[in-house]
Amino acid sequence: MSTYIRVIKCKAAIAWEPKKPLSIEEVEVAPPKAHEVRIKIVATGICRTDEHVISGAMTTPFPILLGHEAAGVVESIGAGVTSVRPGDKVIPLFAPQCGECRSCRSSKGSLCIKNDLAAPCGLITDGTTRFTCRGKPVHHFLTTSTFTEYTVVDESAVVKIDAAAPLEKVCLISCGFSTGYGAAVRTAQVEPGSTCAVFGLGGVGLSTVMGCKAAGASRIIAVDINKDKFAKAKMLGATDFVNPQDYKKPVQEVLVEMTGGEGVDYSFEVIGHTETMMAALASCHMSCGTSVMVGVPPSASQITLDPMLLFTGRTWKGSVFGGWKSKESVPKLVADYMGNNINLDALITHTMPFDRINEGFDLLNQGKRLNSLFINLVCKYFPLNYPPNIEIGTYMQ
Ligand code: COD
Ligand code: ZN
Repeated sequence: MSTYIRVIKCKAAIAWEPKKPLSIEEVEVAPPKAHEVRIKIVATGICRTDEHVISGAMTTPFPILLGHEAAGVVESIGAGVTSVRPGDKVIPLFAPQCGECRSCRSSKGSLCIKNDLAAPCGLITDGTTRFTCRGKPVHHFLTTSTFTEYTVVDESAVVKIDAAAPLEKVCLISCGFSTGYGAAVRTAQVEPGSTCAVFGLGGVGLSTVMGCKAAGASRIIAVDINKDKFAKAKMLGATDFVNPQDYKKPVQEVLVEMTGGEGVDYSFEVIGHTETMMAALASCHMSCGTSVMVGVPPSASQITLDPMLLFTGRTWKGSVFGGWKSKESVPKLVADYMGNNINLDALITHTMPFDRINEGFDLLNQGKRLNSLFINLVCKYFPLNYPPNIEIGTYMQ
């Protein structure tokens, strides 16, 4: 049985075309169809990937309703939805878990076939959209679209969480935190006593540092060209700090020397550059080292590889959403936060109202520019507080 069906008119930030600020507009959000869920978004973060769409670095159809790192409350459900009910606190999942595809059935893979990451089409499962603005259809983003007061997602792309969870914090579990933390505890499966190196100390890299620490690594080498990032990395568990620009030799040689000529057990590239991906690979032990790629390189970039780097036994892995199976893992990560086992607060640098979302992007870009001048300004997260005017259950049959 579905809940009451009506179109909702609400506020949303629309990207009409690349390289332009988002436009706050009234949108119409259609009711959820069968196996879909309509969510009142309460808090959302701005992730670098949203910015990649605006800058044109990531190709998607336009107009599009961006945002994918959020938390909210179920407003209504379509027929056949069984895992959530109106009033439930939920997290939307940019990496869905349908439970049926080969990735979902495998104990190794995690990138569900229902993802819209690899070649974004911006449509919901039946090939249409639930958003209309100024009479035009607007595309969905990464099966979520959270820069709006209401969104519609497939049931595979949403999960119920603890009713007591503070949504303006746990929204980070929806992308950045889980991506970085899971790269260490799930994709790499860092072991107690091991030595790790984390390249890049943005919000995602700091989450990787937290993951290495939680997994019991005895040494965590933090690598960044911005030395102002080291204080927070230290607070979260990093033990050694390397600014590659302090050395004449390549950073991989520095790390190999620091580890008695052996290389680290686990290295993580959390920047998204091909050169640092190669440096991270070469930094890990030649036969038993594992290197994990967390950052996404610019579209169409290529890597030329000395095959000996892998022939000797190194393992090179990629990690999307930290390798988590999202539906089963996100509620557990929320429980970890509620139990004070993970620190999301350290990742939040700004909180602002939804209407100022373009200022959030300005801060993100300003931080990026300043970072390139080696001045620390921001981590990337800006949870945005929406007006708390939710009318839960009003529309239930
Ligand atoms: N050597 C060392 N450090 C460097 C270098 C370098 N050559 N260049 C930059 N850095 C440092 C910067 O000083 C900065 O501190 C850090 O690297 C990067 O931090 P941010 O804040 O720019 O980045 P994050 O942490 O917000 O995100 C980084 C990612 C690479 C993870 C992100 O951009 C990305 O690619 N995300 C996609 C991953 C994914 O799963 N996407 C799906 C949905 S998001
Ligand atoms: Zn993201």
